[in-house]
Amino acid sequence: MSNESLANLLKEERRFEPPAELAAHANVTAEAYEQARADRLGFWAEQARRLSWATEPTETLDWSNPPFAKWFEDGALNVAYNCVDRHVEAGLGDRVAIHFEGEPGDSRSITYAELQRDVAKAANALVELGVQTGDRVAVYMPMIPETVVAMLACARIGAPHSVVFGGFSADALATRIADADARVVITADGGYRRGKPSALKPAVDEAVERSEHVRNVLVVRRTGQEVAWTEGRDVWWHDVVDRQEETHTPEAFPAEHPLFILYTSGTTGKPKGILHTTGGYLTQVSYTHHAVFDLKPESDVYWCTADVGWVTGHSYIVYGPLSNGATQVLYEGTPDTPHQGRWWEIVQKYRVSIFYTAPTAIRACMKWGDAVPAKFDLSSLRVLGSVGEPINPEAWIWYREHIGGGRTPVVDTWWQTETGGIMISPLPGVTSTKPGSAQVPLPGIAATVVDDEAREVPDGSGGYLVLTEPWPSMLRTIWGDDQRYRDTYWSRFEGRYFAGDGAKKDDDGDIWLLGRVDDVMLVSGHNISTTEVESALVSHPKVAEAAVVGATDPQTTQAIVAFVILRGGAEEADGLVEELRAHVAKALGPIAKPKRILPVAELPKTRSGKIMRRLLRDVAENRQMGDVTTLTDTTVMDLIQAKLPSAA
Ligand code: 6R9
Repeated sequence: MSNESLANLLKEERRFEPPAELAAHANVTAEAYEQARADRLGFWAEQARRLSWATEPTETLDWSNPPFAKWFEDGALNVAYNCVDRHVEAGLGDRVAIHFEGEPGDSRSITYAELQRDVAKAANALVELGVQTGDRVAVYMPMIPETVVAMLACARIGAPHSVVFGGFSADALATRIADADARVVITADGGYRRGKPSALKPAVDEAVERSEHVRNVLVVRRTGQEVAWTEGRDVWWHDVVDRQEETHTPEAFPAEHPLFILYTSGTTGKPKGILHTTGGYLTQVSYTHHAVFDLKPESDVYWCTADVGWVTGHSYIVYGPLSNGATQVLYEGTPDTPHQGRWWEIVQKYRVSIFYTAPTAIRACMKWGDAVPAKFDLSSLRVLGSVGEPINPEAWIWYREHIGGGRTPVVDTWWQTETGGIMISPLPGVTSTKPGSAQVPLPGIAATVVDDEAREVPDGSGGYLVLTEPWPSMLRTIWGDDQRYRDTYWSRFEGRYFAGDGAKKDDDGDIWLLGRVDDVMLVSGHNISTTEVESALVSHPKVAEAAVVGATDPQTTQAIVAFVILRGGAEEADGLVEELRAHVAKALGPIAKPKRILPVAELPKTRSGKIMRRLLRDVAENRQMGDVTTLTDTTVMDLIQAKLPSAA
């Protein structure tokens, strides 16, 4: 992609200074950048001391065999001890670790002392079931406290977990169980979703039937629904876990001991099992959670709305917050059950002060209207975070205004399953924020933007995002496939990690993420990012959401086709499409004006909320649609196709 074309199409001039009060007491100040610049490895060695090590590491990084990194290699620690026991030993046993809110309205609060007992019992149960250090355990669960307990129990005994999102099919689960060669599956009868019980056990039964090595299925009773039972293989959590001893002595594992495998679906081929290890991972998620959210564990109530089935749930529900002794909310269900204000009701109930969610959810809330959050007291909020996709400036501003009361910093955090922890983000007490930009690599992180020839681009230009130095929570490999690890991430640009995202540097050198590189369009010789056209569309008052694709076009190579969801109440009146085209031309220039704009009711999204532009491209190019199995709702595509007068 050429530089000139990705550069600064969208001008965003608004700036927000950190609140003075927050800046004055911030966990991390501007000095951290200087300290890390002066001695990067020394900086990370210092952050590692946030943790409690059974054997203190004397080495920081071994990069003698790139791209295979070893961090803190001669150190040893137990992750569960760091996330639970040490807080109890420090006298914080009565602090609430988890305020659980079930979708049907049931709730319970679990202290660190209770969590310690629960994790010890679950660890003892796994040992009784014959799980040994190094054995893989698959976890296929709803969003309930037992899921967190199960993950910590695995970590405690050194058995890497492989959490599979509860919305995935039996097929997806079977492939992941087979690839990780899991010996035990932890699941539940079901969970509550959109007001009704949604079964999990049948998918496990189907998946396990096809796997040779699964010995036991450990089942939590959540919904009480009927389940099929295989004697000798299936065991109830309440039968096995409840009767265990309440203590368990944690063993220290080497820093590079595998902690978990988490699968990410590549655009092609089989899913990649991303491997994370112990010491470096915990160091970075602990530090970044402390720095980016400015967590004050004694007074803050933190809430991340992600599912634990995604990396965000691993790093910023389980390991980051718990290692920092946070009090957090864990919510089982969807944001609009039983009403569209459910999230804000929960914020009000627990006086949530730090809130972390995804742009797709923010745009859904915008669509439901400003009146919904306005009904609740959101004055406890002081830091808001975003993750998962580029956040359109309009959504950023709406989030700050309508959720943050115009007071709170918004931190747009860029990272990936592969990076393990946050990499690029403003710091709430330091950075003057720009709506829509993740801005700066965190202290100790080295990132830049390069062109096709791997040359760093000047400020004001675009290209590919790369990471130029190893970082503590980096993936160590793709499970069982070192060559694919090299090929996917380390061969596009010699010696640098290729993230697969397009990015630009603005005139101040701040980084703007432009979406996956496959989502860049080529129109009459210009590269135009789908993200920027989408942002321009969403900045129109009548548009709630937009997805943009490049469709093959005989005249212009690709033509811009936009699918838009109109805001509540907006009519698909005559002239609206013309108005929107003109609006984009005004915001970005005539070259970015969509050739076609189609109002639709829904957009196709993956279960983690990312728009599947590939399917929209199929529609726009009048093609047979590709694989739809990772969609949340497959009927969405039928609706979109039915809308088309005549494709392309
Ligand atoms: C944490 C997570 C990773 C991909 C990543 C990028 C996109 C995530 C973003 C963002 C722009 C942000 N992404 N955060 N793009 N701004 N703040 O989402 O991990 O599911 O592996 O996805 O998500 O495209 O490469 P994962």
